[in-house]
Amino acid sequence: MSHASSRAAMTETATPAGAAGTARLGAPDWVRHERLIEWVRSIAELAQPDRIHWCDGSQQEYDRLCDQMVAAGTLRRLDPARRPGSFLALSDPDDVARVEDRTFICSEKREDAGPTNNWTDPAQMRATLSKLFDGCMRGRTMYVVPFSMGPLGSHISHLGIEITDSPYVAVSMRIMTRMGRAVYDLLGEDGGFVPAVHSVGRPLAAGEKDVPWPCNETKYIVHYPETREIWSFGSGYGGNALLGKKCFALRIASNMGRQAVQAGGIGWLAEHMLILGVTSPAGKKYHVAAAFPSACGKTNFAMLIPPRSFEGWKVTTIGDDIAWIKPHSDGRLYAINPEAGFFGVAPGTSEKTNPNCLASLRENTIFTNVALTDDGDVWWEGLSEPPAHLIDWQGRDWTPADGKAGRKAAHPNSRFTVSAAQCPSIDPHWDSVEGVPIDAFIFGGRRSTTVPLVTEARDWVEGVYMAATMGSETTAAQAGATGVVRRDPFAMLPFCGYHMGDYFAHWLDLGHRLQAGGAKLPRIYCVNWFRTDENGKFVWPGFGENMRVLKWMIDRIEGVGGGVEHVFGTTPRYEDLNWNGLEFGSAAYDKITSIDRAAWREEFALHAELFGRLADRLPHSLQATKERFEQRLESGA
Ligand code: TSX
Ligand code: MN
Repeated sequence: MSHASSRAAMTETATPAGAAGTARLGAPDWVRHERLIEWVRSIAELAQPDRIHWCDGSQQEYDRLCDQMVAAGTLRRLDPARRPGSFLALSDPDDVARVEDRTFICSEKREDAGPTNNWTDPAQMRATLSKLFDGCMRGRTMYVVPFSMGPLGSHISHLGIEITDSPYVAVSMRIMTRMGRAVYDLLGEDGGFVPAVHSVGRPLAAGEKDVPWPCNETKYIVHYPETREIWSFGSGYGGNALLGKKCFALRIASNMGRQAVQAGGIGWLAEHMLILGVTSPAGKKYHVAAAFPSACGKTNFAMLIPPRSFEGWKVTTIGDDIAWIKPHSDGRLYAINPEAGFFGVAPGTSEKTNPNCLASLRENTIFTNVALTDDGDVWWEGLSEPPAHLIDWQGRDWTPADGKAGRKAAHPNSRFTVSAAQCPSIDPHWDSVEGVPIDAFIFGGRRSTTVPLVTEARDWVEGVYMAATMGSETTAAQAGATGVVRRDPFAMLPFCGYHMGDYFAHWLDLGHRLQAGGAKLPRIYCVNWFRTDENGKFVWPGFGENMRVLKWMIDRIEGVGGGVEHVFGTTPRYEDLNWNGLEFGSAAYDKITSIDRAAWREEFALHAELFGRLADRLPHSLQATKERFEQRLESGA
């Protein structure tokens, strides 16, 4: 198809970018923001798309883009009876995950990005990206995607515009954010927004046929924290391309929350946390925000179903991945989920591990890199017994014999993209502009030894210490060796947009400021569902049974929960947990709560390694806390 004839196929709102000289670039009249239009023009002049489409976020627009992607071979429509309104996308085999080694924090000063981020001088990076983006959208449509991170109009929310040449990104953003015309109403003529530019980096020559999943082997995921800009090149996948998620809601927003202090405010937090509500049989409601590294079952925890014996207890879901948390005038911290959907890992999700999630995926879901069944449905490892035949995530035939030979039908990082509104456990306040008041923070990791089931921090500083030194063991699904402990402070290592030492200080300072104002801070807990026995078997049943731990936390908050103090906090005794309906003896309980002094000595040596890396900006109080813990360990107190 020539460029001229592809123009003839334009939709009514798509404008030939050759008309970059026109006054408003084809922007609909509901776009009243001149500076925004000029920014879009500057990107169009650089990337030279054939067409510009201003997204309105309507269902018709979504349907039309999906139909176009089906025609192009990017999406496959799943069986309308088995999986209504749902699609399967199979990515390029080299574009299946976030690319951390290609992710950059381009602050003016290298020290401000810290030793845990890749850094390049911003002027140099701008020069590199200018070359890459020059003409990179030729032959394609450029979509202008307006979105709100957080409920529309919430004082905790922030707006963004993503320019992308990927229709897959445009439709995914409609699921994952509040996307559409209403954003322009909030922006008005001069409102602030985070500009985000994305290209798959695969321009089309005149008449060239597109591939189903265009991308480029050269990839850049770039953040400019001072000017709050995001640029992404070369990938169409997940966090590389849906720029509202990790790039904006974590890396840029973590900067915004701290910059708010430098501007004289109290500051706020952008965290890699799920948010859930717990309602007691008496009808009292609590909210917790919890941070876990990948492969710990965050989405499962966010959608937990209490055991039958916990009659009258209810868990509701506010978010499964990111929390924005701001202090309120009542002295409490209020959290929103900046996202509007779940972009979750499919493998391992089943009727047993997460029935609420599975129910969410019944319809209107975009699956990426899972396997296709012969009857037009989806399958992944851990969903059920494998069917006799599948098309795997690379489009090849697959039988259970292939599975036994170690070839997975679904990619281990295959995903679902679905609206949070479809989740049966979604909280009635998940979309409320005020957010929900946080009663407790939970930090967890996957540890086969050393870390006990649950510990309550004695105070804010010790809680921050536990979060800062969090670690998790790698699993077979991840790259590299299995069972190696990786430090992942606050589960934020890949997502903190500035120096990790400054980030710890921000948490400590925020706590001090709130306390100075007379506020009661949320309690901080450290959990580990993953201790194993001498045979390598998980001891704790996990999943819904984690409700027992949640209930103990609430008992503590209410001042009725018992416990004993150990080296770094308070742990429930066997009799302090509710065991109704579960056979779990005190010998098993000892296995998951015992403190091994030798193991903890090694653990503190690993903490020292992390602290050494961050030494130039590590808050003194964390080093002091470490020394206090070590003294307690040696004195046996
Ligand atoms: O998500 C998990 N959670 C949190 C749930 C609310 N997973 C899955 C982790 C991989 C994403 C867990 N796995 C949890 C857990 O609490 N615990 C475990 C370990 C475990 C695995 C299997 C069993 C028990 C524990 N199965 C049986 O005992 C039958
Ligand atoms: Mn995440």
